[in-house]
Amino acid sequence: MSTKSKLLGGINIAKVLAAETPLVAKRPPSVPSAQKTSPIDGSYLTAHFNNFKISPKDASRAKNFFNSAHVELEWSIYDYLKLPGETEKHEYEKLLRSRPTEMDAEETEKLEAEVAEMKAKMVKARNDTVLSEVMLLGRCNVGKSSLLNALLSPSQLKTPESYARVRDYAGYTPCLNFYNIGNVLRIVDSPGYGKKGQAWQGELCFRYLERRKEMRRCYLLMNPLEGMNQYDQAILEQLNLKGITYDIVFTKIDRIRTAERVKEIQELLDFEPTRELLTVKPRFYFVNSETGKGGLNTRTGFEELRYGMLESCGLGSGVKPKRLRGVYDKKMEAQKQARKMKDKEKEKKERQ
Ligand SMILES: Nc1nc2c(ncn2[C@@H]2O[C@H](COP(=O)(O)OP(=O)(O)OP(=O)(O)O)[C@@H](O)[C@H]2O)c(=O)[nH]1
Ligand SMILES: [Mg+2]
Repeated sequence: MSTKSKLLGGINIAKVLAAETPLVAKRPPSVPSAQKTSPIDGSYLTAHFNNFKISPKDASRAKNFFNSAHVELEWSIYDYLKLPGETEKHEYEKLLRSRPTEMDAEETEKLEAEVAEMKAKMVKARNDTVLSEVMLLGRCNVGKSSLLNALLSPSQLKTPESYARVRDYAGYTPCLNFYNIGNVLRIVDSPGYGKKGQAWQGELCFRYLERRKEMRRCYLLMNPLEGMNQYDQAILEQLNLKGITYDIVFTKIDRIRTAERVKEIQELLDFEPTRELLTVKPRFYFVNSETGKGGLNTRTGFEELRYGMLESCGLGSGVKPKRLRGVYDKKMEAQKQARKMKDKEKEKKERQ
């Protein structure tokens, strides 16, 4: 292997590859035994591919935030303007655009009053719901919904909570789903792009990414085993072109069992078209949302991602959720039960 460092966006890939033992990270003795069987450590990869490491204190605070926050599916949106506050904003902007250049004093006064009224309406609608938001974006079936569930599930659980529905087949999440996390931020799960994605879903995602004032960062998910295809490249181009801030999350790293595979991630990042697309220097995260027998304790790379999300939203890792897990209101519980029933019926029909 060449000893010459290959730098990509500040990542010293050669250093990662040159290390003899790097890909099965050395773990501190306190790590639960189940994790010792985990082939690759997401935290290790995140640290090395980014020169980014968080302190144990920050890791534990970020973990506590996500473990204790109450999670609520707030909105499922098929039409961007149905998002609270967006119709009012749209109407306000339309009114401003349609303002004639020449008006007499009476007309000006009337219009200004209308503009002020519309603005007040817009501000009120937005203030009622304003929270920082981050979006999960990625090809169909890459693991967006699974990542959301894993991010929001406490470590002691055997299997993740099922806030977002997950299926083996591609194209399952049809719309934008907004999850309120402890009334402090929102995570948006999106429909996948690629073969099973539909044009209107892509438009909806980009309309959101471009227009939503509260959108702080987009997390673009990739499967390291599948690499990057023309859809991913097109999405990256659009994100760059439109100046949308994004980081990249490699999912399903539990399937990477050999150093060979990690070399492939390096090759992917080193690939000339990728290098050109990634000049904006996103951060790379590595996670496994599916954990098998070891339960959620065998997740890796999550604390870095959780910390990164809080950081993107301008929140310190010491932030506390305003609504705590366990303080469910009856309405939410009923909604959850109704969704479960609906899912079961759907699955029954699918099997028939
Ligand atoms: N091994 C492994 N499987 C995963 C992981 N994350 C997701 N999966 C599996 O990948 C499949 C798709 O997961 P989803 O979370 O539904 O993917 P999605 O990106 O939300 O898919 P769409 O909503 O259809 O776009 C499911 O069978 C998951 O169990 C992971 O980290 N490791
Ligand atoms: Mg999904």
